[in-house]
Amino acid sequence: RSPTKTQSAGLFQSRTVCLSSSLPGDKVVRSTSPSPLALTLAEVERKNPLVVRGGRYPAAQTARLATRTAVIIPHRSREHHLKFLLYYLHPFLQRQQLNYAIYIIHQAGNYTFNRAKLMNVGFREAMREEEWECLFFHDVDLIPEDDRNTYTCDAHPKHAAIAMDKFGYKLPYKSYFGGVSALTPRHYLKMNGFPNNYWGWGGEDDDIGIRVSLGGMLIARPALNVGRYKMIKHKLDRGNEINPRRFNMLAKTRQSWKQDGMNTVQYKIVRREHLPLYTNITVDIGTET
Ligand code: UDH
Ligand code: NGS
Repeated sequence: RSPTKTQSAGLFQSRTVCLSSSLPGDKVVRSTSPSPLALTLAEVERKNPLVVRGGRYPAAQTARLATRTAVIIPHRSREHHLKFLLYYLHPFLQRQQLNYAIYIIHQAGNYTFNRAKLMNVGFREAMREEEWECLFFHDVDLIPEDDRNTYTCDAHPKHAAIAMDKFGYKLPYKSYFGGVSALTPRHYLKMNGFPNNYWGWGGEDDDIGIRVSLGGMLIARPALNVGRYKMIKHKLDRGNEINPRRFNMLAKTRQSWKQDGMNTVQYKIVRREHLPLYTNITVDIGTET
């Protein structure tokens, strides 16, 4: 067995999975994974008694020595995926002994989805609350499979989701930067954050990858047997139709990145809720201009 696989290995396949901790040599515990239909947020809450309001851990007074990581999740109409991610992510982050908080950045209204702009909102709003050392930008449908995939930052922006099950556990292409990535505030500001103008599906992650190098940085990656994720299967969402302009936009990133990003992001916060398992920030990000 691999001593470091997390319980996500058996997700959606069978109700019985192997749970094992991150420490080699620990005993494997057999347990029951959640039935996809029966899992409730109350159950996730019950299993994570040490998580405090806003989806934070540990409580502030014991937090001095741990790395401070904020997980930023762009979201709309994926409550079912969110429940599963929280079920796996909270214990995963606690096993890594991080001082963390989970932020859900929820796009208000029905206008076309904009993943990268929501990340910019998440960055600014999370940094307003605390001086996070590392920010993980995380799709809601990706479950990390290996505890050695530490949610801390590297010297360069890190692309963490390098081996997804849907791509046969390898990169789909060399410059792929999608799914899950980790940047320090310094990295983020050096590349002027993420683009605000990719409405709909596709290309924004490639733009972010290009910005990393335009900002004078490299892409760090975990080992292929560590950066493993299971994706919860789904179809393209309504309101996130394929963006036909994405290739033209990508051809212009070199000219546009300094004029569009963290220095130009505009939005209105609709609601900020410190819920038991996460901080929910509902935001009006406007429409394409
Ligand atoms: N997201 C939402 N709601 C939406 C759309 C996207 O929450 O309506 C978030 C969510 O965190 C998701 C992320 O944005 O994980 C990325 O969107 P996605 O899951 O649709 O992107 P992905 O590339 O989807 O994983 C692939 C769908 C098939 C696309 C086919 C095009 N060839
Ligand atoms: C590329 C997209 C990326 C996307 C990746 C994986 O083609 O945004 O596929 O897509 N780039 C462009 O369209 C320019 S996936 O297989 O996950 O649907 O992340």
